[in-house]
Amino acid sequence: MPSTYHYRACDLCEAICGLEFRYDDGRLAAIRGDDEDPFSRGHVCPKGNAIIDLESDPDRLRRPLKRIGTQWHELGWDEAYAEAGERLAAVQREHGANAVAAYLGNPNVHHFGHLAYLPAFLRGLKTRNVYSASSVDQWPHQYVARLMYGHQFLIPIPDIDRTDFLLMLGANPVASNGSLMTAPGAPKRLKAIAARGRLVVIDPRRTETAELANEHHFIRPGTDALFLIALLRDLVALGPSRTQRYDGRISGLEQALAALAAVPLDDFEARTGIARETASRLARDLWQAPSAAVYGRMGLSTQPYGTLCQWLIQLIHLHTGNLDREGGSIPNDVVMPITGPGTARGHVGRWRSRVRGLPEFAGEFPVSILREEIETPGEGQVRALVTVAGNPTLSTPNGDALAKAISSLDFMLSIDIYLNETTRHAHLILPPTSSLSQYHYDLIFNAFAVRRVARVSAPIVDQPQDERADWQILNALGASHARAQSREWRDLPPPRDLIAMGLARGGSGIDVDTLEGAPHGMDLGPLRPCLLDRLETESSRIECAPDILLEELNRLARSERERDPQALLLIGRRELRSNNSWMHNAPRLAKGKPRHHLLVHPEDLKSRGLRDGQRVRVRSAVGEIQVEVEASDDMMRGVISLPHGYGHDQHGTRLGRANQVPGPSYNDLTDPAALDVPTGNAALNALPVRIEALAGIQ
Ligand SMILES: Nc1nc2c(c(=O)[nH]1)N[C@H]1C(S)=C(S)[C@@H](COP(=O)(O)OP(=O)(O)OC[C@H]3O[C@@H](n4cnc5c(=O)[nH]c(N)nc54)[C@H](O)[C@@H]3O)O[C@H]1N2
Ligand SMILES: Nc1nc2c(c(=O)[nH]1)N[C@H]1C(S)=C(S)[C@@H](COP(=O)(O)OP(=O)(O)OC[C@H]3O[C@@H](n4cnc5c(=O)[nH]c(N)nc54)[C@H](O)[C@@H]3O)O[C@H]1N2
Ligand code: SF4
Ligand SMILES: [Mo]
Repeated sequence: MPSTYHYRACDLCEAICGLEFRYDDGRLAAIRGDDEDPFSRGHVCPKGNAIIDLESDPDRLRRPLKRIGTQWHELGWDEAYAEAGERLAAVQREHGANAVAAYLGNPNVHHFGHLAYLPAFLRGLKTRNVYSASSVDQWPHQYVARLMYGHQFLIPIPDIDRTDFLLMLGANPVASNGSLMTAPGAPKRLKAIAARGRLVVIDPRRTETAELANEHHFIRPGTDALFLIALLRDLVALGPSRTQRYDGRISGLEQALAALAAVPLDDFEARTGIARETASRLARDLWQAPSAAVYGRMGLSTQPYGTLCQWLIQLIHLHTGNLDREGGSIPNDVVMPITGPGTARGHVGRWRSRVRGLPEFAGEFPVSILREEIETPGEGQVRALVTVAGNPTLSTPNGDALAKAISSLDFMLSIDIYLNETTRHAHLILPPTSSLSQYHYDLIFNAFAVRRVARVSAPIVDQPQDERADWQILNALGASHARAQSREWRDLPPPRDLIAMGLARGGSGIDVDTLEGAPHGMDLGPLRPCLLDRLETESSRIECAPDILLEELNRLARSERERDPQALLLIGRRELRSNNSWMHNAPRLAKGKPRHHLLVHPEDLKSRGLRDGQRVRVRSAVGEIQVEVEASDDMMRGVISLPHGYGHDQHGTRLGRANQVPGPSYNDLTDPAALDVPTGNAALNALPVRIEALAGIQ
C-alpha cells in the first residue's frame, strides 16, 4: 500500500504548526513540518515529531481504569460514567455543591473537544471551586486586559513580523515557541527583527533567545516592574503621550503616568542589576523607533508583581502610540471570536475563597489555595476533585503537599491519558482517544496569533470502537451527573457542528467547508488595528488607571529588598524537548543528556564550596529537593535556574520512560503564599532559596 499524507495543526504548544503526517500501511510512519502551511511554513520542533511516540506509547491509557486499594482494574465506559456521576453527586448531596472541585490543565486549551465542552459540564457541577493552570500562568495578562479593555481575552499581541523594536522580558520563545504570541518558527521571526531593527532581551539568564538578540541585559528576578517604571518615566520625559489614535477613547493615562513618581528609583541599579543609564538609553531607542512592542511573558507573569508588569507594558504602548497599530501591539480579530457578545468577559471578585478569602477571577480561584480548601474542615470543604488534563502535583505551588491533600479525598476523577503523579491518586481515570481522530479548531491560539489565520483540523484516523473522544466523555459525564441529581441534561453536538456554529457567530463568511477545503490552513493577513471598536469597558474607553493597579504601585513603593545574604533567587526554564510535566515519557524527547540540572553561576558555586556536577540540597521556605548543579556563566550572579515538570519517579505511576530520568520537582519548593496580589496568580519565579552540599557527599 502506498504512503498517504494528511495535514493537521500540531496540538502540543501554542505555535500551532501545520504538520504533515505520513502513514505507511495505515501506520503513522513520519511527521514533518507542512511547507504549505502559510503561517508555520514548514516549521516543526522535536515535540511535533514525538507525536509518533505519543500515538504508540504502551503506557498511554485507552480504557477507563478504576482503583481499588492500590490495584487498577479496567471497566466499561458506561459503567465508568455511571459511577463517576453518582459519586460526584453523592459528595454534593452530603456536603454541598462546592465540595466538588475541578482543576483544568493546560492541554484543555489545545483540544476543541475539551475546551468547548467543559463549560457545560462545569455549569452542571455548580461548584465555585474551579481551578486551572491559568493561575500558574497568564492571569495577569487576562486581568489587565479585563480592567483596561473590558474583556479578559482582549489581549494585544506583539506584531513581531512588522515591528522595528521588540523589547522582550521574561520569555524564551526559542525554547518555548512563544506564548500569548502564537508565532510558529519564532526563532526565524525573531532573527528577522534583529536583522531589520532591534531585539532587546531582559532576562536573568542568557537564554537561547538572548543569543539571537542585538542586546541582552541580566535583571534581578522580580524587579521588572522597577525597570519598566524607570523606562516609562524616561519615556514621559522624552515627550507628550502620542495618544491621537485613541482620542476621546482613553481615560486616566496622565493620572497613571503621574502615579509612577511614587516609586523611588534611587537604588535602581542595586535592586535590578541594570544601570540606570541603560534604561534611559533603551527608552530613547524605543521612543525613536518607527514602531515598537514590549512583550513580557512567564518570567513577568509568574512573579510577585506580575499584574503590575503587564499594566506597565500597556502604558508604554499607550504613551508611545504603539497600542493597536502596525508594528506595535494589536489584539487579533479572529473568524471565531472569543470576545464580544455571548463570551465571558471575566468577572473580578464576585465571591471569595472560604479559607484565605481570596477573590475569584473569571469564575476561578487561584490554584495556590486548593490544598487549604481540601484540608481545612468546615462547611464547603473540598472532598472530591475532578482533574481534566492537568498535573497539579507537579505544576502548582507546594505540589507534594497538594498530593498528600489529594490522597485524602473521598473521590477523585481524572480525565487524562496517563497514570501519572496526579492521576495515581484518582479513583477513576477516563482516558480520551487520540486527538488525531477528532475535529479540532484552535479557539484560543488563533486569537493570540501574530497573524490572522484560521484552520480546521479534520480527523485523519478512525476512532477505535472501544475508545471515547474527550467531548464524548464530557457529554457523558455531564449526563450521568445530571441523572444522579435528577436534573435535565442536553448533550452538546459533535465538534464539527460546534465549530460551524462558532464560525457563523463570527460572521466572517468563512465556514467549515471553506476551511476543510484549505487543509494547510488559511492566511487572512497581518494583524489589523481593531481595539477601539472592540472595547468592552463600561465607559467604552481604555481605562488606564484602575484603582487596584494604582494600589499595586504603592505596594511596590513600600516593598523592601530581600536581605538574606546567602539566599539565591530561583527561576524556571523551558527546554525545546519538554512540554510542561507530561512528555518525558516520549523516547524521542527523553533521550540524550539529562536536562533537569540546576544552573548556577561558577562564582556562586565557588563561594559556597560547591563543584560543578555535585548533587546539592535546595531549600525554600516550604520544602526541599536534591539535584545536580551545572556551572553556567549564562546565569546572572545570585540567580539559579531549574526547569519545572520533573519529579517523576513516584510510586504507582505508569511512566516507564519518564521514570528513568525523574529529576526533582521545582514546585516542591514553590510557596502557595507567594502570589501576585491582585490576581492570586502564583509567583513561581524569583523564589528565595538556599543551596548546600549533601552531608557526607562532598
Ligand atoms: N515552577 C513552575 N511551575 C509551572 C510553570 C513554570 O514555568 N514553573 N509553568 C506553568 C504553566 S505555564 C502551565 S500551563 C502549567 C501546566 O500545568 P498542568 O496543566 O497542570 O500540567 P501539564 O504538565 O500540562 O499536564 C497536562 C496533563 O494532561 C494530560 N494530557 C495530555 N494530553 C492530554 C489530552 O489530550 N487529554 C487529556 N484528557 N489529558 C491530556 C497529561 O497526561 C498531564 O496529566 O504548569 C505551570 N507550572
Ligand atoms: N519546549 C517547551 N515549550 C513550551 C512549554 C514547555 O514546557 N516546553 N510550555 C508552554 C507553556 S504552557 C507556556 S505558558 C509557554 C511559556 O513561554 P515562555 O514564557 O517563553 O517560557 P519560559 O521558558 O518559561 O520563559 C520564561 C523566561 O523568564 C525568565 N525569567 C524568570 N524570572 C524572571 C524575572 O523575574 N524577570 C525576567 N525578566 N525574566 C525572568 C527565565 O529565565 C526564562 O527565560 O511555553 C510553552 N511552550
Ligand atoms: S513548535 Fe509547538 S506547535 Fe510547532 S511542532 Fe513544536 S510543539 Fe508542535
Ligand atoms: Mo502555560
